[in-house]
Amino acid sequence: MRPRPSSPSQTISTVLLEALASRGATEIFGIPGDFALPFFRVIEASGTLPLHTLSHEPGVGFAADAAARWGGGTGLGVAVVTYGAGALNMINPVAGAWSEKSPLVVISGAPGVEESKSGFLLLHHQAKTLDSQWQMFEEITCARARLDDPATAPREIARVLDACRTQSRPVYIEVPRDRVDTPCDPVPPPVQTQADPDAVEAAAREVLKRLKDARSPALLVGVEARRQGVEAEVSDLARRLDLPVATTFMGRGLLSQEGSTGAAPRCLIGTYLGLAGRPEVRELIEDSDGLLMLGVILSDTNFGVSGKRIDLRHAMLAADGRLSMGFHAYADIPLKDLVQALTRLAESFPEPKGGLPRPPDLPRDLMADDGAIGPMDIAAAVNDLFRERGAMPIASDMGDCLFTALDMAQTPLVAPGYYATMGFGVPAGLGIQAASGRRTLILVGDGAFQMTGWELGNCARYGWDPIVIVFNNASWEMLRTFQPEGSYNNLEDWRFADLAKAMGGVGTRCQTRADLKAALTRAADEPGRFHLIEAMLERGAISDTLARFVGTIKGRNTPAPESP
Ligand code: TPW
Ligand code: MG
Repeated sequence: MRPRPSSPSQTISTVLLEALASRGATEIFGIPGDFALPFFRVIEASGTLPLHTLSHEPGVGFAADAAARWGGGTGLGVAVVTYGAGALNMINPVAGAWSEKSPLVVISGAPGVEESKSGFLLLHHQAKTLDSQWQMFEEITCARARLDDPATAPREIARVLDACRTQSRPVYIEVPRDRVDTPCDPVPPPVQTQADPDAVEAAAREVLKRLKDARSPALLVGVEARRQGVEAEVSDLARRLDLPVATTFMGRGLLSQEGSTGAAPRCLIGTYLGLAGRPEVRELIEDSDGLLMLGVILSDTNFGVSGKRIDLRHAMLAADGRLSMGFHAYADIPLKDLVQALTRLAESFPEPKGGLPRPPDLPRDLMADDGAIGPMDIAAAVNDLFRERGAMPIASDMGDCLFTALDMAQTPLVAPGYYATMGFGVPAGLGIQAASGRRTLILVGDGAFQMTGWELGNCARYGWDPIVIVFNNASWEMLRTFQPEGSYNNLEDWRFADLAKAMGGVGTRCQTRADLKAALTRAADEPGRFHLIEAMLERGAISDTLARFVGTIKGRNTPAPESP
């Protein structure tokens, strides 16, 4: 016999919504379809979480992913879509959330249990088999559940949402449309797993011994520190150890003043960017014979941390709940527990001979003249704006705008720094504003804006008012730097500023630095609507970081990367 639900008004969909809210979700992004309409009715009627509908499912996925990232260890992002055409449109954002470790919950409506039994008839939106969608999401989610049985649904929801939180990876939940209103018990609270304190202490002591024995120990901090909510603790640890500390590309902004308990550690030397970064930082990290990497995504992309350049025999990596050192590993060592043990046991290290490199001064004091705008002028203009009006969170797309962002003041930055998908910036900026209530600065290239810029049309409805800087070089410029010949990297000039008004915002096309400054000032003075600032750039005008990267690969005569 099945257990009777404790409250007759609780259903599979209401307990799911309550479990999402109690585990840290603050809103839902979605687009309905007939398989999802019954669930959307409950989302609205229950009022458990605010619902934001957007225009295209990739935007839904990116916005929910950004909201999840904003949660910084306590949040969840939620994307609700329809079966087939809707959910499959989100494969790319979910793959990005997987590879950049974002706790994103994908909820898909699905054919009813009864209609699925009906035999040979194909249902609309069905790809190959009824399970094709499940199998596709299997590859890019860490746990999945189909809520077809009220007896198992509460435990299934708990299992999947707890995996999402602890592993900080996307999960997938299917809600058959004829089970939405099926009575059901509430979802049990999260299970608190406890790491073995002796194992954690042993691991921490070994790390500290290796750091002590090294000639040039260093610390590299990655984005998982934020995902696991240990940013402030890592900052304290860096202060305590006082050895050179850099953040990864993805982890940029970590350990900066905002978001941690105090001022940035004295020993913060900047962002490690492999070949694209400053040589002083690269040498300290790559030549270290005792490198401790906390929450770093190890990859061999050119902008990430290359396993080829770092000597992994001496390096220590704490990520994904384990600690690897050279050729052995400790299992079940959560980052938070390890960082706390290290902080407790650590002593400080003597400063390396010759002192530590300091992060370079950021561009500032834009010359507001009639000169042409370059990417570094945009960085200077933003730094001036933040200094005068206060900092804003930044969402950046892929493209030279992301490299330019590295020269902007260290405020929270959400970007696809490792997976490198285009189309992320605009929807991510909306996701951040929805989750944080803060006005957001969005950086996006013209190519990426062509993909998802249209989501700005949803701002008016929800009162979002981001400041959007479109780097318009009428070009897929970053690709051009890798392969200059050919005309396929040329784009038309779409005059994006002209579109803003029709979409409920203010658009300004800027040809000069004076235009840019005026447009930013106006945007700051006139909140309440989105401002689209179209910064016109010459083809070939690229940021210092991208130029350095291109220069280095050309200098080394290595082949251009297949995919940035
Ligand atoms: C979904 C490949 C990486 S960078 C780039 C492309 C096409 C050009 C970006 O042009 P944009 O910016 O936005 O005008 P800029 O500064 O270079 O001019 N499809 C997807 N993601 C990626 N990364 C690509 C293609 C790519
Ligand atoms: Mg471009």
